[in-house]
Amino acid sequence: MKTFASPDHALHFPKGELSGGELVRPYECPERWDYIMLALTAGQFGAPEAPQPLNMQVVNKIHSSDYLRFLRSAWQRWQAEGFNGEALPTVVPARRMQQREPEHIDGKLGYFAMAIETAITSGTWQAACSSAACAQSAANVINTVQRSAFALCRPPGHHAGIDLYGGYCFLNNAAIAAQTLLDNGASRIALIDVDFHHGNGTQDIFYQRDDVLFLSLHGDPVYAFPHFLGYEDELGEGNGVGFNVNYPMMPGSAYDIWSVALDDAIRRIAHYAPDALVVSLGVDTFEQDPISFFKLTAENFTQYGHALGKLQLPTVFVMEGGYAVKNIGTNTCNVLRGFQDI
Ligand code: 5XA
Ligand code: ZN
Repeated sequence: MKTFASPDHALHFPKGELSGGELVRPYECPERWDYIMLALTAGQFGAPEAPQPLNMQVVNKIHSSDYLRFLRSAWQRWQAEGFNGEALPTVVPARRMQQREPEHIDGKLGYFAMAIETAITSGTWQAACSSAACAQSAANVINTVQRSAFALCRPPGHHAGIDLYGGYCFLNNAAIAAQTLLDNGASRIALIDVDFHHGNGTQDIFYQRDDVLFLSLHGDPVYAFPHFLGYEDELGEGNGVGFNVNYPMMPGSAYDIWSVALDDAIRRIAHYAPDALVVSLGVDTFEQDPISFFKLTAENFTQYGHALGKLQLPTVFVMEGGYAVKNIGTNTCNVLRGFQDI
């Protein structure tokens, strides 16, 4: 399996995240990348390759031009106002308010935010592009010989919608990987999101499309972030009806429950008969994760990697969340090892 990673991830390292009413050190921190790199290189995967430069033509099919213009210039606009801290939104377009992009950066931040914990800093745009480039390079190496690849994406991507950032995400790396596979000749892609949190951004992007079957296993939004999307009755719209499948699960769910959802998702993927599979791989389903409530063990990651491998599909793994930092490398590599061990 080829792997991709970029040191430019470290250009995004906010000092603060709004959590529990406090400004805390972000759970999504640069050391996450270090621990995964260690596990990859210590195991059978070897040192990751650097990605090719990001092809923006693909990104333009996933995110709106207004949103990309905002992301690219947000930090400069923030600084131009003379603000000293990191760029965080303070006001959002709530119910019965205007959905118009304001001119002032304070308004723009709220307009494009789906959550307000995530700061934009001087290197955020460059890091987000390097992360998306890893996902795109992983998709680009898939061919009849190279059947799988892993992108060590940081920052993650699955909360980033057509024109929304938040939940630590800016560019939707998994969606960019799926679009890259389509642009390279695939007709149908299945995208399964096994992160603890619902992939609201990926759902948003593909909700009206039938060329990407999106399936997400996650903490029930009644109890878990992102709270406002991820319910079972969200089935897709227009051409996309039937191509969006959500599996919300209750606090405390362990592998006996989680694997029933996975088996159903795998059955649906096999029935769809896609040309390739993209996996939004978050390992915050781990029992020791500090911000999540599932109870998967290290061994369970190997088990579900194996189950995904049995689909025998060309597969791109795209890194998402996981905050039990010392275990993140082992849990990630367990999925990849389980996948290969078929
Ligand atoms: O998958 N998404 C995450 O892990 C981010 C959750 C952010 C909660 N404030
Ligand atoms: Zn997550």
